[in-house]
Amino acid sequence: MKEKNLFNYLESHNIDVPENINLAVISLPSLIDKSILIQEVKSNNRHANMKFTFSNPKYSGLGDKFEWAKSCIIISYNYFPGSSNNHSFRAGHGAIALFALEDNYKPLNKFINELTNLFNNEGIQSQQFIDSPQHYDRMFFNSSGLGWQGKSTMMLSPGIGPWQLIGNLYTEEQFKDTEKKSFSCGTCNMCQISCPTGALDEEYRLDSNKCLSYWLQSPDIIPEDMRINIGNRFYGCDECLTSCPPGQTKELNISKTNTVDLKKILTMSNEDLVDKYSWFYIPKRNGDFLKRNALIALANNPDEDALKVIYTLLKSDSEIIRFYAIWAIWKISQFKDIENYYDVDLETSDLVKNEYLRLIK
Ligand code: B12
Ligand code: SF4
Ligand code: SF4
Repeated sequence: MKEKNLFNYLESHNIDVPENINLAVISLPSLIDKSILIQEVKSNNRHANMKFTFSNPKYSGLGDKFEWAKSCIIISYNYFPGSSNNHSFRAGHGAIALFALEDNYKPLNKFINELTNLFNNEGIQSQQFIDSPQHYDRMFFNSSGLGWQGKSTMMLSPGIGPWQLIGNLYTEEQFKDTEKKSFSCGTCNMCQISCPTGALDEEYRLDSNKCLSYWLQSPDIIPEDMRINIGNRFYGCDECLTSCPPGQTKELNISKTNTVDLKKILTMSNEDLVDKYSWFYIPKRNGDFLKRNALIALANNPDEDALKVIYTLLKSDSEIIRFYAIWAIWKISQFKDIENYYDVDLETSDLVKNEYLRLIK
């Protein structure tokens, strides 16, 4: 069967490729299999017990998943064109990583759905994956010519750097491979030296146990050194992205703000909070975990009203909130007045009591 050119095919079917979308094709079978590498991360416990692609590496890491598939289209969405650092350090405010400022998976989903509908209408089988536990999204990026895997483990492209989200669409249609290119980070190691925790000390290999992006979405108790390293971050971490030269294409004065008022977050209901940030990964969809992040960020970056709000949280029904409220008060005030607001003898949770006793020493 004659291979088709994807771009001519889309044009002839009146599909416009948005400016921020980049496409590439890899023909299948590819013989690409990342299962062993994903399993290796898991076996060395660098995955910090996350599930995602680590639940079933044999399947998520397998490139040739479907016998019927003749090509895979790799779709990348550049969510922050010409980006540069946009951190604002206003007291009492917390930072959101740029990929999560809004639901940036939406435009990627929209475009992949458009292609899926096209294939359905033409009677062509297809299967899409975006951020699914079933598929390693970076699988074909490097081999398809879209770019390369950086030392930060991020997939990078010229002119875009790491600021892109990736999806894959397997299809029964046989498309011609896009041109292969060879790129590399060369001697650069900016991401490694910028990472605040040393999570990238070994190039190309992330230790998730040290990654702030991981901790801000983990249900576990955050170790104290990580709480300090979290700084003013409320969700996600962009340090290894903002430091990456291929992503620093233009200086921008960005009007969008990536900070949130942390005291506001702490006074919202959990339901409203989960609703407001519906596209975040929040363990068990429990808003307490976002309030925990807000307490840590506020403790590290307080304004003059911070303590007043945090004292009220000592009466929260949630042990997670009381636990981090106690730590936040200790961090800001070294417990100067806590006894006016909190009686440890009435504490019902051993977890919270032990944290209080540890800190009061
Ligand atoms: C689990 C996960 C996380 C975890 C672990 C991240 C990780 N690097 O593994 C945590 C929570 C920490 C995380 C954080 C982030 N994530 Co995330 N995450 C995922 C997820 C669900 C699975 C990733 C996975 O399977 N990792 C397993 C390991 C094995 O993968 P790996 O690091 O790529 O391993 C490769 C290298 O080690 C390489 N390698 C090993 N040795 C060598 C040697 C050489 C010489 C070379 C060249 C390569 C090499 O081989 C391995 C296989 O290719 C994917 C979505 C998906 N379903 O795929 C998104 C995904 C990777 N995340 C994404 C994003 C945007 C982020 C954040 C930027 C968000 C933020 N701002 O906070 C950070 C970035 C942190 C970082 N430096 O990686 C994007 C990345 C897009 C891109 N441009 O690459 C993805 C692809 C989601 C998407 N669909 O777009 N994430
Ligand atoms: S996301 Fe932050 S903590 Fe994680 S590897 Fe990148 S710089 Fe380090
Ligand atoms: S900062 Fe440098 S070493 Fe790290 S991913 Fe970007 S280009 Fe590669």
